Amino acid sequence: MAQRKTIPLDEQAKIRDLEPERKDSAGTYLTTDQGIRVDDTDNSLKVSARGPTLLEDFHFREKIMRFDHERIPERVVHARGSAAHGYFQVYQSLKDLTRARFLQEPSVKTPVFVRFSTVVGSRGSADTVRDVRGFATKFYTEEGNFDLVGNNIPVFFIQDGIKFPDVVHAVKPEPDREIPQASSAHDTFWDFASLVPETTHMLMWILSDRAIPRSFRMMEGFGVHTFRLVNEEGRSRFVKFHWKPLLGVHSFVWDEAQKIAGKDPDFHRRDLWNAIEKGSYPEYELGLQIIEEDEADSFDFDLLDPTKIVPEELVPVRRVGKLVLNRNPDNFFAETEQVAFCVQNVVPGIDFTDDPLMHARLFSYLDTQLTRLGGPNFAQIPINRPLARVDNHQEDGFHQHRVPTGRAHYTPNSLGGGCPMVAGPGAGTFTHYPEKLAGVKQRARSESFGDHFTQATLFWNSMSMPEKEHLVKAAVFELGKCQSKAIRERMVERFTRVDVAFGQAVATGLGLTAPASVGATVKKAAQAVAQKLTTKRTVAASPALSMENTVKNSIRTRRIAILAEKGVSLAELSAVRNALVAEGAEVEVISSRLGTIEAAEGGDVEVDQASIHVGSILYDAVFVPGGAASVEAMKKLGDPIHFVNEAFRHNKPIGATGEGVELLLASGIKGVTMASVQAAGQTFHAEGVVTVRGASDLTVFLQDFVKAIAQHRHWNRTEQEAVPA
Ligand code: HDE
Repeated sequence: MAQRKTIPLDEQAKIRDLEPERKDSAGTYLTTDQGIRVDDTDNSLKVSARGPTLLEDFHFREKIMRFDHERIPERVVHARGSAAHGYFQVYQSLKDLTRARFLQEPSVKTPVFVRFSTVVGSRGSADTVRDVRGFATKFYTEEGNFDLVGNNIPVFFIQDGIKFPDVVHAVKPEPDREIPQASSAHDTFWDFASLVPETTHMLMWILSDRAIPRSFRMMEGFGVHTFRLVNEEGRSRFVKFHWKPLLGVHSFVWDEAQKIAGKDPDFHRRDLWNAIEKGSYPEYELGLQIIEEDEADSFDFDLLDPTKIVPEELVPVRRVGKLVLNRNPDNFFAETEQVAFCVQNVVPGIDFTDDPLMHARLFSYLDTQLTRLGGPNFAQIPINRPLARVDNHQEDGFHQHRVPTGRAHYTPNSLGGGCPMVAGPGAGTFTHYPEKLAGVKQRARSESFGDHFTQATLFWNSMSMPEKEHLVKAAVFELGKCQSKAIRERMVERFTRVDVAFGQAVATGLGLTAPASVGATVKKAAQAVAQKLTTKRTVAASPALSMENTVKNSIRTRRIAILAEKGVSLAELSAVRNALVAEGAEVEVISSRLGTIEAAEGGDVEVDQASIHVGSILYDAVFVPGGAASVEAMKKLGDPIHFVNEAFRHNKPIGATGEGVELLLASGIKGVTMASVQAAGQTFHAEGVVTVRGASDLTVFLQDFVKAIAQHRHWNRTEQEAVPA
């Protein structure tokens, strides 16, 4: 049987494929959908200038009809999203692990389209809500499309897909009042969660800072389920897929995330778009955790249970290739909205397992797209169509774009020369992994799925102190929004089972009394599970789960605000701005008005943003240059003082030089023993506040300030809560 012909794949292959579909209206004249040139599109056809409109006006009717039908149903989950084109390249051939060709040829750049999303909110909801983020990748490989439809959290709320409608109904706005939008902080979600113990591990993640990522570019991705890799010899191994962002994993603080939702609800979408436009291409490495078949039973959890991770300390993540996002879509609807990811889209060499969550997904995606995209031909939509050749007798239906020729539209046929023929084994076909199965048909949950607490506790134990504090605060916030005291109490009991200190801290925050320790029945159940698993591999803590241990070596693409008014020190402003830009940061000068401001030394400084449009929440760090008049003016204004206070409260790096230090002294950030900043000529650096007064050489200041920004946030600030912001 003939091998599959290789198609010339490169980074641009999908972009070229879309080229005939791109429509540029430059130099054209307005026509109807039938190509008739239009003489007037501003006035409908009437009987006299003030008379009734005529039905005969086909341009008017067509224009309105097309407008009336512009919307398609939004995704039932993951409705709000943003996407980008790019490519994936494997570092070394993974031939030993998989037959998938795109994982075997390091010289090939496989085109990809990636869509990031929130889960709960509708299409117009804010980006920065507390939620899981979707991370879906379509690889247009030479063997057909592979869709890795993942999330930024490695586990899920439920173990069996049959409960998916329940968890989604519970978290979506409540059905009678349609409140709240894009939030899990309400009774129905926590009612469900409190009645379903298998949610516990995922609840820990959703309450953690992972659920409020700073950027799509700074979050991890996970395939969640255990998949299989199958090599040419037919040998299968289990695999967990990971995406590791090269910029590290960083988050907002909750107060900031909520405020951004008002000030710039498109924050993540804008961040992704701007980074790509500026050439700061988001990059992620594909990581694999490979588990040999005979190792599958060696863990203290079931590999098929999607509420469990495989700790990286037990099975290291091997980084095998890189994903680069380097082009924004041309059209949001045509690409980002119409893209259809399907868990069932796999290529030879990648296969499924018996994870019962995965099996529901294998049905759901294809099914939902049938109505969302208006019929069975959605794979022909340009963004969805594979680069690999498609030949079959699946035909007709709404929106068929192909024009099949010939009479033989069935298999077998002789009239069409037997084509398209079924290729035999070894000819690039997908052959399902011949897994041996036997059993009694039943509605049941495996006993090996029974431990809902060990990994929730592992997650808690792996967090740094600030991360634990954020988790407690998030739990208090979410449950505090529930009207039902019974729900709060049930959740406090649950959290106490995860960790007594955690449960008690949440109880204190809610004004409840926590059970002193876990009840006898609970202990017994945990012991029973533990006994079964005595010989199993496990860890007490997983440092890889803490964002404290992420990459903190760069300030690339961090947004830094410079506060200035008339009379600013141009020398200080320019020196710092140039140094930060040279490190890859984005720097904006903020002043009370747009236009230019006159510097102390003469000359004008261009203002990038007026304070009315922005706020500290839209930046990662703030710098206040000297210049007596500038600082005196700012001390009298509410906005710069608030800017500094709020940045401090949100743990952001703050820098000041010369008289700029006076603004910090005038602000509310007294917690950083401000007396020490007054020593002339010395750089002072504490808890991410970096200052220098009266130094002509800013070298040390700049080194310290850059280091402070690379840290992202400074969690150990004292008296932070006392700052008015
Ligand atoms: Fe999804 N999910 N999901 N999901 N999911 C959808 O498909 C579903 C799950 C994920 O950017 C829907 O086309 C079921 C886990 C992403 O277009 C729908 C179950 C993970 C996206 C659907 C899950 C995901 C979706 C809605 C439980 C991480 C957005 C619209 C069995 C591994 C893709 C659509 C995009 C979208 C079903 C659970 C990721 C309804 C039944 C676990 C990233 O088919």
